[in-house]
Amino acid sequence: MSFDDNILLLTDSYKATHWRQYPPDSETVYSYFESRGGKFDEVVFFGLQYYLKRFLEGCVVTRERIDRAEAVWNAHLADPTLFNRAGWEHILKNHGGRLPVAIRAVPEGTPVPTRNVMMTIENTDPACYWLTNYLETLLVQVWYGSTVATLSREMKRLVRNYLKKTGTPEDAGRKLHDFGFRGVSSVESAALGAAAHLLSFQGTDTIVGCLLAEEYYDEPMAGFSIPASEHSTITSWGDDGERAAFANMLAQYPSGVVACVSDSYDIYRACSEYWGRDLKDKILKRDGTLVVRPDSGDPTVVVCKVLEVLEQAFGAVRNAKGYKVLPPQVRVIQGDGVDYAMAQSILYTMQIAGWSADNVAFGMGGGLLQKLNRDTQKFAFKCSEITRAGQNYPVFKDPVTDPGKRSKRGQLKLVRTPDGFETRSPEEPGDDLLVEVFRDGEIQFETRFADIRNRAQLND
Ligand code: AOY
Repeated sequence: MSFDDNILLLTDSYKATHWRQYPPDSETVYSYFESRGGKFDEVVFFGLQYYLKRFLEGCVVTRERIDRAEAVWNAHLADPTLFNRAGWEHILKNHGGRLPVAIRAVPEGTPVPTRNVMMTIENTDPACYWLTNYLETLLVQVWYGSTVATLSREMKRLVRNYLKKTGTPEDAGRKLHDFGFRGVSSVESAALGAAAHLLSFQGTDTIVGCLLAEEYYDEPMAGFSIPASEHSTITSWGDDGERAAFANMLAQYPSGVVACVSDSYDIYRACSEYWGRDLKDKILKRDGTLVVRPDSGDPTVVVCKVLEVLEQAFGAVRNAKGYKVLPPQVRVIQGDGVDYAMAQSILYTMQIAGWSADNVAFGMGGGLLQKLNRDTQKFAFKCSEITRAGQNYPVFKDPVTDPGKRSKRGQLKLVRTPDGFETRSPEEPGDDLLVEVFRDGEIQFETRFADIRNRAQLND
């Protein structure tokens, strides 16, 4: 038993006290999850199946978990009357410890315009009206996978648009590599974020994302990487040994794609004298691609200057779209300081200078997996209906201090319309796109990574 293996303790402390705060005749609390807007106006839902399997199906209520939670809450809240022991014992006795809630959600990978319902949850046993929002804390964590999936997909749109103008749009899925493992706050976040990125791209150095996709989404190998150097493997040859370190890279990996960080001392000298002169013939004779990696300086300046220095040495040709391309044996990857805005600047600067986006790929670490929060897409979970003594009442908030925080009312469904999506009440026309994924402790609908990828695909 570890701290994260007890569903009774995976909630905000105040939620442990909420069971006494609803109206006394409460029977069903119905809540929903939406993006209220944000950086992008379409969001990709991703990660729920991980949470359902890992925490809802995976940690059923047991006597031991109730005892442990009671001890923790009593010490933490310093009042033995606050913990809802009878409520949890009811679940143990009447439901075999399986959570009496129904969760419906849009199939993972579906891009949905913001301000639409993406998930709903309600209790299925009127005695457990308090359980619905007890689970908010955990369920809302899908904001993270969904926000990374959304950002990564928008990065693909951005790169693909530049490739459409200047190069080969079919290569878009190979243009953004996940460098983010070290920059995220936990291994779990790394795995979820990396898996979310792999919905739109193939490249990752965050291997745990592949493991999560295998374990929770039935994907044998979701992402791929290649041999690449880090500064230690280059600088350990000494400050006069960089050329030898580079030569060793080519000797160790005589074919295929190999990436080499080249800014240890002077990226421009490295490109002109080492890659571009002393090792030039070896590179041009290689069956593969050397990817030169700058890692310092202003990326917009450095990427274009590196391309120019490489052009001096290796030459470049104009493609059918009129943009310059280095020979296929040489490419550049920029992984330092990249976020969405920086990728835009680099691609724009390159285009102005006449360079095809075919010449570059991006690495993204913190910018992909950590430089985002729940407000990036304003994700929120709110109660929209309560059933009291057999009667349904709409529930909503509408603060005068922020109309953007107004919440929806009543039961909700998501329907496809001629021009997109709309959130409606069940009485209104249209088939509901939300699918019941969980009921009374059991997963009802499983989805696979391959299907999620298909749904998340960009269309023209
Ligand atoms: N990886 C593509 C393969 C990966 C990396 C990982 C932090 C790679 C670098 C590269 O080419 O250069 C974590 C920084 C870089």
